[in-house]
Amino acid sequence: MTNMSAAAAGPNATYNFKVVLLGEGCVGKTSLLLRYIEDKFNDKHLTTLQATFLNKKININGKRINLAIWDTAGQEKFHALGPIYYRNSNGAILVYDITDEDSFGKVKNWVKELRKMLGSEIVLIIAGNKIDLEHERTVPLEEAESYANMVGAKHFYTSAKLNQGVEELFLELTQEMVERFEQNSQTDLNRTQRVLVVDDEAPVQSSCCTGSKTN
Ligand code: G3D
Ligand code: MG
Repeated sequence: MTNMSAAAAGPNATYNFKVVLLGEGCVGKTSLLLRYIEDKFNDKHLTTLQATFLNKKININGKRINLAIWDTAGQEKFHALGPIYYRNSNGAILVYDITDEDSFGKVKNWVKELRKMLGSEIVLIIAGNKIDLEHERTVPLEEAESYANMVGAKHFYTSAKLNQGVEELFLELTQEMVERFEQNSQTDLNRTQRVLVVDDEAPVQSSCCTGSKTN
């Protein structure tokens, strides 16, 4: 189960989404987050950031969205990231370094684990980071994109260093989470409507319990 919440379904709804950053150590997860939130790269702040989340408030078409974006304190380097980190996530950004094939393998492991534990409700984005090092690429472009396609994830290329693709990635993720939330609400509504038979001709009753009240 994910933890989607919207204060109300309407123009004034506020959506609260949890997003996790996952991927091998040193692929640039923290750098992408700091670029997105503070528009900084290689700041001193980078090494002191602890495993918590940073908040970002955005507005899309009048919808207010609060993103809680979780980053690790480097536990992934010791293979110590468990379900407690990603539970209740609405979205995950799976980051690899385009110059490091092993890091792409790690992304595939994460996709398997997340699909197994959270099903298809979670929105997945795969990010090939460090595209400023294109000349050192070892992960083939077509392979990464067709893999993403196959597992129902969007693929983005990013450079936290040069600020490329970062804003676009977070925007797409957020839009997909909103869509997913609205589809789920619609499904719930359809389910309710299927069992709620409305007869236009019948007089409107003031209480559903009329006739059955005993007190
Ligand atoms: P992590 O949080 O996934 O462990 P970090 O990764 O954000 O700590 O980044 C690891 C290293 O990669 C850092 O270098 C960082 O500057 C570098 N890096 C992050 N994003 C990019 C990018 O887009 N391009 C390039 N060229 N480097 C990037 P150091 O040297 O500080 O370890
Ligand atoms: Mg980090």
